[in-house]
Amino acid sequence: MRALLTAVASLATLSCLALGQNNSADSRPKAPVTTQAAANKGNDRKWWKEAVVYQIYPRSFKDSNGDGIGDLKGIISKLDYLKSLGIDVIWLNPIYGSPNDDNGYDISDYQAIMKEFGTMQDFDELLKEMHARNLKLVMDLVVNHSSDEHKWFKESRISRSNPYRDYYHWWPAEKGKPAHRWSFFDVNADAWKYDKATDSYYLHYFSQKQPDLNWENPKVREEVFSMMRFWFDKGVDGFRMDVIPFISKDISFPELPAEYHGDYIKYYAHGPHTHEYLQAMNKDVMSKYDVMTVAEGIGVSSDESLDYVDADRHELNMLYHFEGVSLGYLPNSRKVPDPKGYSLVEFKKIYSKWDSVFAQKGWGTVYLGNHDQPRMTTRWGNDSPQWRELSSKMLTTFLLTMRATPYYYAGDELGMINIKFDRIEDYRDIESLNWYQLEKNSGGDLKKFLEAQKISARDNGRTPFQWDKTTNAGFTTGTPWLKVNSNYPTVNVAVEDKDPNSCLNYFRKIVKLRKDNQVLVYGKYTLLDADNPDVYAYTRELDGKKWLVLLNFHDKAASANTGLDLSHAKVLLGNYATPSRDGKLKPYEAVILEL
Ligand code: TEU
Ligand code: CA
Repeated sequence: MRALLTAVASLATLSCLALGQNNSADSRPKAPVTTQAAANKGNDRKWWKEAVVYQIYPRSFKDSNGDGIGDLKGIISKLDYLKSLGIDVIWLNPIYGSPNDDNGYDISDYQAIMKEFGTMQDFDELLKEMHARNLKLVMDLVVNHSSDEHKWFKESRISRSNPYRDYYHWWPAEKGKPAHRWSFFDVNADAWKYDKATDSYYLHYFSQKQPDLNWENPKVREEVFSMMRFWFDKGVDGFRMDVIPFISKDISFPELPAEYHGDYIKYYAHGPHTHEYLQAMNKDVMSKYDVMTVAEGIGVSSDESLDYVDADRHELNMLYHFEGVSLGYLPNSRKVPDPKGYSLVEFKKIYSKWDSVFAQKGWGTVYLGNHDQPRMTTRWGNDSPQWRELSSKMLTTFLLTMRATPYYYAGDELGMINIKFDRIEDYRDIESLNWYQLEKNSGGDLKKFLEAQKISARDNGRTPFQWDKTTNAGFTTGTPWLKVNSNYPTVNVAVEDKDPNSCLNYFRKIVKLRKDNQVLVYGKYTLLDADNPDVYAYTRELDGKKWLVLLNFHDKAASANTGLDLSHAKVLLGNYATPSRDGKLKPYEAVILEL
């Protein structure tokens, strides 16, 4: 149990995601780029550095056939909306064949479309229609593990001599129990599962239905690379790589080395051959296309991140870290929020440190929400009716003004907030259900657990997208797979589209500001007034331009002490009708000033 708690706590130290992609609007198989070195030198400008990435959780976006599950046709029907946002790249969570133990992160067929989501024809149409609108498509690459229903695993478990045996990690029972490995989604938190057919244990870092692939087997690597080429040949523009730092393992499976002190996540991210495999992947796959890559940087610390994204190493383009989103949870807990809230001074330190990592080489990412996180407005802002819109716009201002590619999560542009389920029966996520069981088995306080989940559970970020005020927010005509937030009659696209001051239209404005002004992309970032407990203040500077961003993270008026002369400052954007020009900020005020 202690190991589990420690591992959960160490999620905070995880980080990174990498995306890469085409410069060309059109999506046909890309001509080979000259050399990766020429294409990616140092701090060169790149289309994926200038892009705004928008993440769609397909299951929750738009249902086209009334079965309560979002699908590809649903996304196709909303492409004009997506284009209207001004974003450049769409990252789709997994849409491959899957029995959905973990909503598509358990893949049974890497080259097929999940039945619930549609057909390969729908996919081809989606890609074509996206490219026709100059939108790029980044897919999710989930290759640390497959589903136990994948053909490879079904074969692998039949006999010890099956040709697919070494596609996975097996431990023969006659050698005794293997050294303990911790599992994210297992009711015993045990990553080894005994399988009777061959009297052996198999490894699953995630659920029992997500066996880990054996990357030490060259055949596995070749299968993955050829599958990636299949999608790139179709014209896909990049991959977000799920738990990619975990792919390489010490297959002697020793007792956890002392230096990791029970910190499994860190151990998992330090396999012996990770970088060798990523370099091979780059050489055999990515270097042949004009695409982008972004690693989910789980277990990767700021001083290791350049190993993944320094262009000279020919691995990935970007990575997203977990340090920011892990702030404010009690240590050694299952994401229990600290009753004191989080410290803005710490928050600023983390994001400033990550900016400095990429000041000379590589490139950063920034996000506050995704399908594994609660809604950003609830977690980092204030979801009360009084402050929801202002705090949501303030956070959007942060995301769109940092020197890093923003990964913006669908629904955040509406100011969507956590649903805060009261009952475990309303949850669908394997993580919450599993943790509940663990809590129950160990005689934990279930009421307290459910209270914490109202803030931190992943399902809070997965409720259906809110299109309008009709039944189920216009998401489905059937029964939605996960309940719709009851605030949908006022928080939805139809209402916000018509309101010039809505969160939605604020998002459109700030995306345009970033796209029109490279100072927000490449400009030097300088943190000011670092110890101010309420205000996040920073400048961005490029080619003689100097912009100042002021963000009040709290519900009281606060002043920024920037030491700058603001007397000639010009307001470029703010979330109040009368934005502050003098550094005295109203509650949750955000303002961008040109100096
Ligand atoms: O997430 C990695 C992961 O470890 C997550 O469990 C995440 O850290 C956790 O949800 C935070 O509480 C990736 C995917 O993004 C996630 O959706 C999958 O469940 C997981 O991998 C397994 O594929
Ligand atoms: Ca559907």
